[in-house]
Amino acid sequence: MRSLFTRPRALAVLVAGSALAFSPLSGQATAQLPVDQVNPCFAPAEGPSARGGHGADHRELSVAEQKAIDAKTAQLLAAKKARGLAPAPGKLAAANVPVYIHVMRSSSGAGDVTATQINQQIAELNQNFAGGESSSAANTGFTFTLAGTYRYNNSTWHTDGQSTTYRSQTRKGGKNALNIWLVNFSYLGIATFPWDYSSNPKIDGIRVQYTSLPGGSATNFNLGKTATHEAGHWFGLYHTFQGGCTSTNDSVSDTPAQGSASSGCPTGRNSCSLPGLDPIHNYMDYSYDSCYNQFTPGQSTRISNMWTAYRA
Ligand SMILES: [Ca+2]
Ligand SMILES: [Ca+2]
Ligand SMILES: [Zn+2]
Repeated sequence: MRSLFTRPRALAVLVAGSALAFSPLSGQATAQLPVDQVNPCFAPAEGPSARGGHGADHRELSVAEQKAIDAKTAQLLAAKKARGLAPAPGKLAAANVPVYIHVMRSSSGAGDVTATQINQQIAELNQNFAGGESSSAANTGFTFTLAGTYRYNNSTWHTDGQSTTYRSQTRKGGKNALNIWLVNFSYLGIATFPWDYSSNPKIDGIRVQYTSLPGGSATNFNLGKTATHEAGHWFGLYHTFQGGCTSTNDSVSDTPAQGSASSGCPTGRNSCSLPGLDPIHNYMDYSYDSCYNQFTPGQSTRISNMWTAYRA
């Protein structure tokens, strides 16, 4: 999830304090953010530390939880492989993802986007997941096709109110379908993870600030990369700063460990003494849209595994 303003930290704390939900695979209910608030993507107000140095602004997955998810995923992958449902050795999953866009306008029509913007957003997703922005970017093999655009006039839904209700009532397609709800809230975006689909299929998808679409008014975040970032979570990627300066960090080996989120485009940033500069150009950091240019091969492999395990 990415967020526009500094307010979300308080919101996250509030939600964390009131929610009793989901403990991945451990079977234990603990006070955590609800499943659809997992891994919120904050993009605080502009400034040198705008998206960095705010450690507790979203629910942190513990190392144990990460390990449990990775173990569960490996188990599912092995089962699919045994049934001949996994990619051949050395191959990665690939698919064309149907995309359903839900434009949640206010009762007076605020928050609309044009068909051109939607087409540009789909094109941006296609370019980004094809590795089209950098020679070091991975081509994930995933493509996106607009399957439908739906427009609503509901001021509560427009501001992301009753989100479980509106998502349940409007979601289209199966586990392979990417639903994007365009709303006006204090985040840039919020995503659900693939391992939560089976228990919460009706809210699966991403919520995206409507002004972040190409040509929108979200300064520094209006090239359509928020949808790319949120889709990354939807495919099972963590932030590149997940886990901080640890060798496991984001469960991807070719994204250098990162101590905290980046802000802007801080060339040469090196927040961990572990090898490599911070992956500030990675779609799963918090950099400006103009700074983003890649998913890595390791992230592509993780996307493939997650797809095979949970969405294929
Ligand atoms: Ca990493
Ligand atoms: Ca480093
Ligand atoms: Zn995020």
